[in-house]
Amino acid sequence: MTTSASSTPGTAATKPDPKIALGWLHTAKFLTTAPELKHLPRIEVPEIAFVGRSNAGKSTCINTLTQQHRLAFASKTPGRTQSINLFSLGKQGITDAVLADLPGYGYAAVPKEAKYRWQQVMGNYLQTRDNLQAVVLLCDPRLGLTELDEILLDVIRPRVEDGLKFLVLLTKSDKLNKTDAAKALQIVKLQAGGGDVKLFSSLKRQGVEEVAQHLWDWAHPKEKPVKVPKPVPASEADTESASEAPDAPLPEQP
Ligand SMILES: Nc1nc2c(ncn2[C@@H]2O[C@H](COP(=O)(O)OP(=O)(O)OP(=O)(O)O)[C@@H](O)[C@H]2O)c(=O)[nH]1
Ligand SMILES: [Mg+2]
Repeated sequence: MTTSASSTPGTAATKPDPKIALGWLHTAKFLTTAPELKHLPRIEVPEIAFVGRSNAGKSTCINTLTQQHRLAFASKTPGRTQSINLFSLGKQGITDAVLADLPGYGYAAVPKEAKYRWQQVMGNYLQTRDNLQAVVLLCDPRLGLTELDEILLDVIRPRVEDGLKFLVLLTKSDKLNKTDAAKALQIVKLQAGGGDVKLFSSLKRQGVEEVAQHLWDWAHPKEKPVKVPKPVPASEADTESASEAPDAPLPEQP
């Protein structure tokens, strides 16, 4: 995973400035809500989806990253987000990326049919959404990756192999002490097959700048440098060369 500064002002050698990424995320605006895939508009710009179990903290994470209190609906009642909600990002009114807040899965109180319907919608979304550029899987480190998270990983694996960016966030890290957080990180890294895993806390703002930078980088991929062939010295020119219990709501953020 790169955190290159190539698309931020400055030279490739300068450290990325998280203020640029956070300023960009702060431009987030509600775009649309869709109960099913067919209701989602076709979008050309990169889309970054937030997925995970109910109550994992997806909507709160979006609010924290965008520094807006009520952009996405967060609630201590699991199952709060019931449709795919899109938020557009971009300075000067020019949308250059979209965030997608997806309903959570795994909440026991949801009726069977609703669960099944939602699994279908999400499976379709993850497999067929053309502009999907990255998936952020949020997971409560006290639970680790559950069976449903593993199923999701299997669903997106072929797309990850094809270049889909992927990050696991262990949310609510404020609920663990340092030792337990480090242990959880190690276990989930193994479960995620070496994928990128980070600790995150909306309450303590842990990992916010780093994740913001990832989102920026995914939405503004580095242009591939054009390869200029080396001039061949005249003398060599013709020689051959080789080469589940709900959590309490968070206090309002400042
Ligand atoms: N302590 C703590 N609580 C958090 C954090 N992030 C979210 N929460 C709480 O966890 C609960 C669920 O948060 P949501 O953001 O609504 O979770 P969600 O994943 O969007 O849930 P669904 O929409 O049901 O899928 C809320 O009570 C939040 O205040 C965090 O970093 N630390
Ligand atoms: Mg939600």
